[in-house]
Amino acid sequence: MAITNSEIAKIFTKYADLLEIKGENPFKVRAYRNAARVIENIGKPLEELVHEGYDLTKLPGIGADLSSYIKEIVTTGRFSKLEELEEQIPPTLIQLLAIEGLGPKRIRVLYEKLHIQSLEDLRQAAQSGEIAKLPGFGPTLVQKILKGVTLAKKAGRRFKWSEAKEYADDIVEYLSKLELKHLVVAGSYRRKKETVGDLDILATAKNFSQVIEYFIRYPKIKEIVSAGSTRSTVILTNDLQVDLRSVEDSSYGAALNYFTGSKSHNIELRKIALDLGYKLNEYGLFQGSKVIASKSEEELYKALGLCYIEPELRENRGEIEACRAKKLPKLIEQKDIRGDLHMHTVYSDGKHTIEDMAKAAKEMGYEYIAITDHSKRLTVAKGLDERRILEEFEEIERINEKIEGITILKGMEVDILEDGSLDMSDEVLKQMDVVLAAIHYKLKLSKEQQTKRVLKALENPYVHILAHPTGRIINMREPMQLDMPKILEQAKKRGVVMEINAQPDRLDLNDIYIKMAKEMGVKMAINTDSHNIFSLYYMEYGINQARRGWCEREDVINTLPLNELKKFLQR
Ligand code: DGT
Ligand code: CA
Ligand code: CA
Repeated sequence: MAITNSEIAKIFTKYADLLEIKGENPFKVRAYRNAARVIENIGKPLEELVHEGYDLTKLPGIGADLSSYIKEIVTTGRFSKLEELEEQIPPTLIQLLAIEGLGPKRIRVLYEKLHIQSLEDLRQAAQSGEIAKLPGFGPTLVQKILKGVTLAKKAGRRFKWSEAKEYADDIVEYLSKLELKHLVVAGSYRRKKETVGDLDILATAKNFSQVIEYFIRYPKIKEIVSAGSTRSTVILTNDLQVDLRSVEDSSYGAALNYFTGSKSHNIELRKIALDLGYKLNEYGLFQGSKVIASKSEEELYKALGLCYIEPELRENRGEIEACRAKKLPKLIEQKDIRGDLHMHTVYSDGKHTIEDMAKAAKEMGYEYIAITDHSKRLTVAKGLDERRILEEFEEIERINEKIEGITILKGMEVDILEDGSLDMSDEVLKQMDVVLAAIHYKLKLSKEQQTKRVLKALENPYVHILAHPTGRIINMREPMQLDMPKILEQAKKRGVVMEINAQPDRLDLNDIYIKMAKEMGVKMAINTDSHNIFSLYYMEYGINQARRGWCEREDVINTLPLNELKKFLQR
């Protein structure tokens, strides 16, 4: 894959931008900007020059350092210094560069003076008038920034499922004041996809134009895009689009199926209908003008000669074949979960005590939890050293003595160091009931290095679970580059469990890898990674993701009763 001169120039420009945001020496910043300009104007691809062995320092503004960086970029496609810098600056701050009117200099001022580091911070500060007070930021510029924020938020933005849920629940509550026969949020939302492009609400009612009239008075609407007699589209104040549609009650099942999607699942269904001599659309399954099925999804799937397929599986990833082979999974449910194996307390960066967490988990009906505070390498999270973790374990023992109805397991989320070794001595690891290993720094190693690092960590005989295996943060941070099939193979071999981290912006593993793990016979654990008692309910998001990955109860270790779990965790 050839890299063009303008791509190389862009890399240096970005590097200069980040240096400037960081407040580095202006001469250094200028050197990279100059280099970018020079590179854009060289008539010949740098790639060719490098391959010909041309001495790049002969180019104006290119010294020995830049020359070696260009070679790195041309040969590896990457610029490691940029990657290091990106790790030091919050990704949300880097996003601000996309806003018209904001360059690195201004971003730096906003960050230093007002601690602005995200689009949302920026919007609030602009609206409150704080930005206009800064030297060099007049009211015109503030207007421009506000407009830029709206655009940036809208551009290709997909909403985390958890965020979509807040709005879906609120709109459903609003609409349920009406006499609707059916009301359901379909689309990717119903399929529990980790991110949702827009909400697709389906309703049936006698007088639908009244429903639309009421719908468009929903208080959180920013813009009414359309409002017809059977359908309407609006944009909410947070830029989420909502489509509302109605059909006759007699078509409800067919419409629900159609608007739930996915599109590619629907296409498969339509092919099956055609093969049977039928026609399928959002109004029903027809033979000529005769209705074969339309009222319910169950009826529809049956008429197509299929089993009922859960919405989470409707992605055309083998669900129809699985149905025909009678191999559809019986998907895991919240009630199958007996404990949560990843959470933090005030010992590291959590907000509640061990006892608080245990009591809250007991209230959720759990049999057990594992307390898994951070290890010392993670200084920002007040990670624990050998001495402190042993103190924590003593406290866990004391609490276990006095608390009833729940068992607290002694665990830790141990950092995987850059060389794949663990941030804790084996002597201490072996005293733990549950060891989670996780990467929190150097996320941008090459695929080869990163994979090697993880494989090495999984060789440690004390590791039980690989926590948030890819490190991605939805809409914010790309996953680490990893050879996942290789890692799953190793996990299988070493008996290591893959985490399905239920934090709504992690959901890591993703659905594809969960399915891959399941097929390879690798066990998983759905954990909330809670830092306070309130986020224990994130389990729901983890369950959603697990279901999208075809997980059954047997695939997930925290469905085991405590004694069986303990047996499983024995080394
Ligand atoms: P999203 O909103 O991007 O997260 O994904 P969806 O799946 O919610 O897609 P959306 O909102 O465009 O459409 C909702 C459902 O409507 C989709 O899942 C299937 C159905 N649908 C939309 N367009 C088509 C189409 O062209 N053909 C078929 N067969 N179904 C469609
Ligand atoms: Ca949608
Ligand atoms: Ca839609």
